[in-house]
Amino acid sequence: MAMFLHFGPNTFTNSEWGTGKANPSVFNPTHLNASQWVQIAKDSGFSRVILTAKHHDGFCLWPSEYTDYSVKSSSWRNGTGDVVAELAAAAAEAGIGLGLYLSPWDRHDQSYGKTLEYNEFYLSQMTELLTKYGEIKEVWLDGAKGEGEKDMEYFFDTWFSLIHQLQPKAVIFSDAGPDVRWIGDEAGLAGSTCWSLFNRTNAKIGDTDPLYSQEGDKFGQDWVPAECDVSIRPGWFWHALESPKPAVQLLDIYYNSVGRNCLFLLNVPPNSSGLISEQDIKVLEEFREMKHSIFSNNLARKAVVNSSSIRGGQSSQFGPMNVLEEGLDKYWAPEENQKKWVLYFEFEDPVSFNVLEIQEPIQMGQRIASFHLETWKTGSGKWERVVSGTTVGNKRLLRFLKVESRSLKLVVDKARTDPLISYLGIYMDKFSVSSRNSTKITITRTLKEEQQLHDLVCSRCQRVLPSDNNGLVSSSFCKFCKSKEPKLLYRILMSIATDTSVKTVICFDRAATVLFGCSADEFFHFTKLNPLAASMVNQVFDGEMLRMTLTRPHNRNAQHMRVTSIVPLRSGFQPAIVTLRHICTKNASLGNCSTTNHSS
Ligand code: FUL
Repeated sequence: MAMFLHFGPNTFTNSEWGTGKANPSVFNPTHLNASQWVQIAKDSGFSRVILTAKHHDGFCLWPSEYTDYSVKSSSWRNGTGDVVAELAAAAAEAGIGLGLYLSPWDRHDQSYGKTLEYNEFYLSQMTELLTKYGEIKEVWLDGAKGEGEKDMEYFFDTWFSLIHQLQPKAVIFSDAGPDVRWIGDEAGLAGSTCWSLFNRTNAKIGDTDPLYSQEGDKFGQDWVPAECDVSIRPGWFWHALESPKPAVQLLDIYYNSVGRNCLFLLNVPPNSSGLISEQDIKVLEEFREMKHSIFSNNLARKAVVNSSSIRGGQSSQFGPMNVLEEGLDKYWAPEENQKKWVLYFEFEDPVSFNVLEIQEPIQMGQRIASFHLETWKTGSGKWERVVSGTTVGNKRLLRFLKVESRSLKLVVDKARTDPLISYLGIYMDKFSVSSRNSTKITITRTLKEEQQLHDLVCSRCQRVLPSDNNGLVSSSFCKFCKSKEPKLLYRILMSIATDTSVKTVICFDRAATVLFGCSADEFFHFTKLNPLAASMVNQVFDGEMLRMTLTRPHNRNAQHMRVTSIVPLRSGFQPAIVTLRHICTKNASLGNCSTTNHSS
């Protein structure tokens, strides 16, 4: 995991894409303390920090020689400060890696739009960043550019050569690598199949196919693992009125990024005083505790492990017990030319668990293409499939409903070549929503749980009560009708994405968790309960995002949630439409609000 730090004039002007015209004097973080950022990153389990040295507004957080639009023209430390230097020193001291983001799109500099001039300017700034601040682990090249902005060509190949020349160990991130690729969404979600293999020729910076980025390419010629970037808050920059996501949502993203062979790059933006906010720290602490409580106890450790075969025979170094030792160096390898690849786990007492972890020794390539887990059911006297997956890579995490057994079997069904497994863990996760005893998430959640995730409406006047981003309403009475004892009804905010070509509708909540999928026809039928909603849905374009509000009807026995509004989401929240489209179970019934199983 790496921590992203979006910081700059936007932090002070309440903006996301600064125009490049903000007066440098707005930048004045009176309590800036880069050691605090680094310490929080370290304590929360992040091994790298990546700072927006220059965002799209062109303002430089270091005193660049090539522009005055930087910290040197600000009032912070009387114009003598250097955020990059302070962060580099703090990171080096804490033993945390440093990465830098230098935005190609620059809305301030006069040379932007003049190809040769700007490329020279950009290379000069890059040289400063890569020669003055010690070892840089990662250079982050953002492909974003506003519509209608000046046209110009970036000399990417020259940039890449310079970066590799000045910092040979740094990885270069962009939409298309060369070393690390963007996952294709800003929700932190990888594809449920995710190869580190990729064809760089199939992707262009600023113009990628999200599905290709999310899945990678089993037949790819280039090794370009993916990074999942997402912000802890709605915006990338800090805004006074925004709050962090709940820890359980970060846990969900962890499963869908780290648990899908990717790096999880979580943005935690410092606030206008120059510190990471208390609210965010609290969430990060909870997130760390949750991870610790789940993953610190590998229940498989108590097992005796056997396998269908061992490369080199029983006494070789590739035995199956290796999978219980943490790390990538030791692994189980089957004999060559086998028809089946199976690991057997036998326990003295039955174990209960709801999470499976598998790791491949990734230094030997990514090989596994599909696998499944079975448990022995004493009652029925047969093996039963618990969960199936496709790719593994550096790490695969799968959640499912709790199972209990004394015998387990991990079967690799398909692999690019002989599969190798370096680690296997089974765990109990008490936090994830999907680990609760039902897959009917929307209907069976209790009001208390909903309060943590969703907005509320007053039962008397039916108006939405202002809540923070966690859906928590601070006052105990309705602000509008002043009802003293508002019986709060919950409502669920969810987004839908339609795709008329495959005729599916995919609904997911704000955590980008898929709630259900159905055919477009079923969905239209459902929305007929609300004519306004139905007419709105009929106007939806292919792949367009809408926000739909469902309200639990007053009649407690009612089977369906009521659609109370549907509004187009033309900007803002744009999770991975294509991935969701892909993983969604097309036939799941919307009427019952049944869900697709998160783990499959
Ligand atoms: C996007 C940018 O436009 C955002 O401001 C942010 O920096 C994000 C990580 O990448 O493309």
